[in-house]
Amino acid sequence: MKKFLSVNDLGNLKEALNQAFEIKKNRFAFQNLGKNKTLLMVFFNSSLRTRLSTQKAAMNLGMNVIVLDVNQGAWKLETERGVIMDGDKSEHLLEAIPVMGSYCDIIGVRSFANFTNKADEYSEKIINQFIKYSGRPVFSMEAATCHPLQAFADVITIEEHKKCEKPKVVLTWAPHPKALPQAVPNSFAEWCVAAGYDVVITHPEGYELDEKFTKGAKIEYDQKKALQGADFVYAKNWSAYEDPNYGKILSKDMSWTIDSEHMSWTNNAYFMHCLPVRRNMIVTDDVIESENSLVIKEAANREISAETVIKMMLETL
Ligand code: AN0
Ligand code: CP
Repeated sequence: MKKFLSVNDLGNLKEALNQAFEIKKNRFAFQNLGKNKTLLMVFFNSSLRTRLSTQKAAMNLGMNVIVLDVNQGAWKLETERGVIMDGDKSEHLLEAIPVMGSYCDIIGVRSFANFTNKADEYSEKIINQFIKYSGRPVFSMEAATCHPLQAFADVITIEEHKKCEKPKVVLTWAPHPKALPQAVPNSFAEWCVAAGYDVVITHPEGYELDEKFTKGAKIEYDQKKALQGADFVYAKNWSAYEDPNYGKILSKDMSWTIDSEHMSWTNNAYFMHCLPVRRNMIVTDDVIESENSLVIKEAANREISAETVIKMMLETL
């Protein structure tokens, strides 16, 4: 595997899930695979889970790991070609990327959307430059439009907890004070459809996601109707995708916050969120602390999804 942004990059999701469960049984079984191989993790944005779980996964595989926080201690990077670089950016991504590639065997990149240019973001301009110019396999640690390591961990978690073959999985928008990317809901929808679940997405009008990711899911604007019979409730905030509101907050309606009344409409559903989560905006204290909350298990499965993906990349070096 030379790149990892989408569920399609895995080849076969069922087989990848089987590999993930094998790894979970013995996460140190492939310690020789990564010997003398180096993972470089490049962060343009903050992270807790991705940073720790991906580093742990690479160490499980016997790899060395280098972490670069681009905004702390590295030169400020220009990303546009053709710019006269007389401002605060000391280096261009077009030199920085092949230089980074020369010190490692695999690269992970975290670079969120910042809503300045929808066309650049939805063409995944930054991570695609890493894929093109680094000479290394590259995986997303959350890119502008996708967070596949998170979605993979979420599907692993659903597989571990589902009580029927085709559970009803509801992705619900919830309010948040700051504009957030569509990456997590995009990937969650894409992966849950690929896993064959009954996927329903609910959000206020204006929050429609890119159909490229939601194809095969049902959109239901009435949150109560959507939640009825749900086996899994996945809450997440995102900002508007559609023009002319790309990246904007259209609603802070607190009636969408997941509380115990919302959960009472479901089929005793499990509660899920990728974290970090703002309590009592997205979900109430009692729901996230309840027995049905899977948030810590999802986060723990990030080690497994990352190890599976890095293993697949090591195997094709
Ligand atoms: C990010 C997001 O919503 O994409 C990262 C989630 C994994 N969340 C925040 O920036 C709070
Ligand atoms: N879920 C997730 O990716 O968390 P971090 O932003 O802390 O890495």
